Amino acid sequence: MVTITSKQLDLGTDKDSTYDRIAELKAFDETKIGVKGILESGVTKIPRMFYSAKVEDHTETSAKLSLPIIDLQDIDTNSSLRAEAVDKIRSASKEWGFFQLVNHGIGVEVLDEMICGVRRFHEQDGEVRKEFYSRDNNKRVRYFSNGTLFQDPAANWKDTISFFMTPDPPSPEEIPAVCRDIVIEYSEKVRALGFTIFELMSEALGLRSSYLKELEPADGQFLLGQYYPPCPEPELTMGTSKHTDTSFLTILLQDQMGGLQVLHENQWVDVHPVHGSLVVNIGDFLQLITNDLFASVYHRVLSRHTGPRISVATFFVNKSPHGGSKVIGPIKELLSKDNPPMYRDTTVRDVYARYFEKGLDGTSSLTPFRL
Ligand SMILES: O=C(O)CCC(=O)C(=O)O
Repeated sequence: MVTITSKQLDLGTDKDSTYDRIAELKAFDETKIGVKGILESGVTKIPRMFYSAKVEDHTETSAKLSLPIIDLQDIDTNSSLRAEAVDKIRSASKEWGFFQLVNHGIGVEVLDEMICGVRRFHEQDGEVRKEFYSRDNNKRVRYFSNGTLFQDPAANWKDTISFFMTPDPPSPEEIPAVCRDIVIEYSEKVRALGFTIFELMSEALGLRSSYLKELEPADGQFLLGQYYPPCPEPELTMGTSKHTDTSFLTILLQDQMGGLQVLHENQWVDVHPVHGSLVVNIGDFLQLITNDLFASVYHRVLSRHTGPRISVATFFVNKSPHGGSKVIGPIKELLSKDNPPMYRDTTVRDVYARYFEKGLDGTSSLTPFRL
């Protein structure tokens, strides 16, 4: 790996600098055609707003480790296979916070078409993409680049189309025609899979099967269709900066390009694409309510010379208007003298407020709520 220091890069901390970062961010945002638009303009050097502090991260990458793979084949008809899957989910959720699911019931043709649909959207003419561009978080369907662009220490080399599918779905006409049918089909299937995973996780925690899926704070489903264009200087920036997910649970579909890494035992571990599989990870809210029995771990996406890379992240989050103020804390049934609460009670809204305030700065949204 190329090692460059922040002094060599001048990350904008230099007092003599005349660099106006905010002006650069605004000008970029006003183009409304994202990172893909920058690339299409023929640049061979990336703009400075993308320079990342990754250059200061000397954490090793392990080629030896790989994510646990969990097979859901026949778990509804064979109780010993179900018990085996539950055990594996318990240990993967604790030790890794991540696992890959195979035989999860969503056909590979649906997964492939979802990737193609996201690609079709991002590869339309800039003038068409522009119509969907917005920074309004309340919009159910929108296109943007870097969700917390003005908070993040460095912009990421990627663009996104997002869909809030539940509890208040967009009308079909709100979804771009190039991906409409597959977004509707995929989001229904992945929602059903999410409920199955919540059941298995409830069992893994020793709770009744329906416990997690009945929780109001996890009733929202939010999809991000990410497009990582090829990058002319990948050693200087990130596809997605190091972060944990401020969700309950995330189900990730990735194409075959690779680039996603998970922090495990202080090493970055590549999440090798397995065609037909889905990557599952624990979000901050699940870490909080399980009192650290399940771990929401850091992950990131490297930028590359080759691309595009496409992924679709489905977040199970809270989006109901009243749920935001609902108090959440460690599940009482999981607490004991030996397992005292690690977090104070808070609200979903307060945890999100922390997330939006800090941006992708490499810290967890949970830090202020830890006892
Ligand atoms: O694109 C990916 O593989 C992961 C994206 C991600 O971590 C996120 O959107 O939170």
